[in-house]
Amino acid sequence: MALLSFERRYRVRGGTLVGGSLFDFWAGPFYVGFFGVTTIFFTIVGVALIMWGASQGGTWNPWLINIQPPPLKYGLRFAPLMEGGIWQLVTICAIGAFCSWALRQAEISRKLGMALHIPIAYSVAIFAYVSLVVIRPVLLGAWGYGFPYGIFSHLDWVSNTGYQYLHFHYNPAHMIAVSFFFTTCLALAMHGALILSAVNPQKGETVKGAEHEDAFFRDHIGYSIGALGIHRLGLFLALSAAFWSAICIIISGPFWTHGWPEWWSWWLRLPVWN
Ligand code: 07D
Ligand code: 07D
Repeated sequence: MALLSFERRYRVRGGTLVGGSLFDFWAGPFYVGFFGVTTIFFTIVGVALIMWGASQGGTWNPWLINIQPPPLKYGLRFAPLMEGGIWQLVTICAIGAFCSWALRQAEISRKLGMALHIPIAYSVAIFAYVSLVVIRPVLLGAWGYGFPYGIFSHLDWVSNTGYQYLHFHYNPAHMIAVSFFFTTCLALAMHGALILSAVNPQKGETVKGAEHEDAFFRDHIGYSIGALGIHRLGLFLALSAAFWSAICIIISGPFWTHGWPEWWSWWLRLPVWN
C-alpha cells in the first residue's frame, strides 16, 4: 500500500495552535498550518539576506561565504546592514524559522494525539543555537560575540573562542556535553545493532522479537533496559548533550573569564593535600 494512501487515514483536522482552520490543510505530503507558512516566510527572507550578504562579500564559493556579526563597538544596538546588520536580520529569521518549525511539530503532534516529546527535543537544539547568538552575546554586552554564518568561518569562531579560554577541553560543562555526545553514539549504535540483528536475519532464519533482544542483554550484561526504556535513555542522553553544550558556552565569558585549566585550581587548594 502506498505510504500516502495509508497515511491519509491519520490526516485529521483540528489541533492547531493559531489560525483555526485557515491553514489546516496539506500540500502534497506536507502539512501546511500557520507555522508552515511562517517557516517558509522566515526561511525565504533569511536565505535571501544571506544571498544579498554573499553578493557583497567577494565570493560565491559556498564554503567561503561569510556573514559576519557586527563589530563589538555596536554593543547591543542595531548595526548598519553592511556592518553586521544583515547578520542581525538573518539571526531574527533563523530564530523565527526554528521556532515556527517547533510549533509546527507541536501542531502535528496534537493532531495525532501524541505527546510533545518531538517539539520539546527540537527546542533543546534551538536553545543551544540561541545560547550562542543571543544569550551569551547579551550577557557579554555585544552582538559581535555571536558566531558568523559561513561554513568555514564558523569553524574559525569555534577555534578562536576555544583558545581564548586557553584550553576549552578543561571546561567542565564541555566535558559533560562531550561525554553525553559520545554516550549518545554508543547507545544509538548498540540499539541499531540490536534491532537489526533481531529483525533482519539471514535467509531462512526467523525474525526474532523483544524476548530475544532482552535475553541478549541479560546474558551479556545482566540487565536489559527494555524497548521503552532504551528510547527514554536515548532522548535523555541526546538532550543532555545539547543542554550541557549550551551551558558550557554560556559560562565561558559571562561567568568565567580566565583560562579553563585555571578553574581546576580548586582541586589543588583542597585542604586534604595539606
Ligand atoms: C546531519 C542534520 C542535517 C543538517 C545539516 C546542516 C546548513 C548551513 C549555510 C551556506 C548534524 C545543514 C547546513 C543549512 C548552510 C550557509 C551559510 C546535523 C545533521 C547537514 N552549524 N560545526 C557543520 C551548522 C555551530 C561545528 C556542518 C548549523 C556552532 C564544527 C554544517 C548551526 C558550533 C563542525 C554545520 C551550526 C559548530 C561543524 C555539518 C546552527 C558548535 C564540523 C553539521 C544553526 C555547535 C562540521 C564545515 C551536521 C563541518 C560542521 C551547520 C552551529 C561547530 C555546515 C546549521 C557555532 C566543529 N556545521 N557549529 O552534520 O564539516 O550537523 O563544518 O547553529 O566539523 Mg556547525
Ligand atoms: C547549536 C545546532 C542547532 C541547530 C538548529 C537547527 C537548519 C536547517 C536544513 C538540512 C548544539 C538548524 C537547522 C539550519 C537545515 C536542512 C534542509 C547544536 C547546535 C537549531 N569539542 N567547543 C561544543 C567537542 C574543542 C568549543 C559542542 C568535541 C576544542 C566552543 C560539543 C571535541 C575547542 C564551543 C563539542 C571538541 C573547542 C564548543 C558542540 C573534541 C576549539 C561551542 C555541539 C573531541 C579549539 C559549542 C553550544 C553543540 C557549544 C562546543 C564537542 C573540542 C571549543 C559538546 C567532541 C578544544 C567555543 N564542542 N572544542 O553544541 O557548546 O551542538 O555550543 O576535540 O560554542 Mg568543543
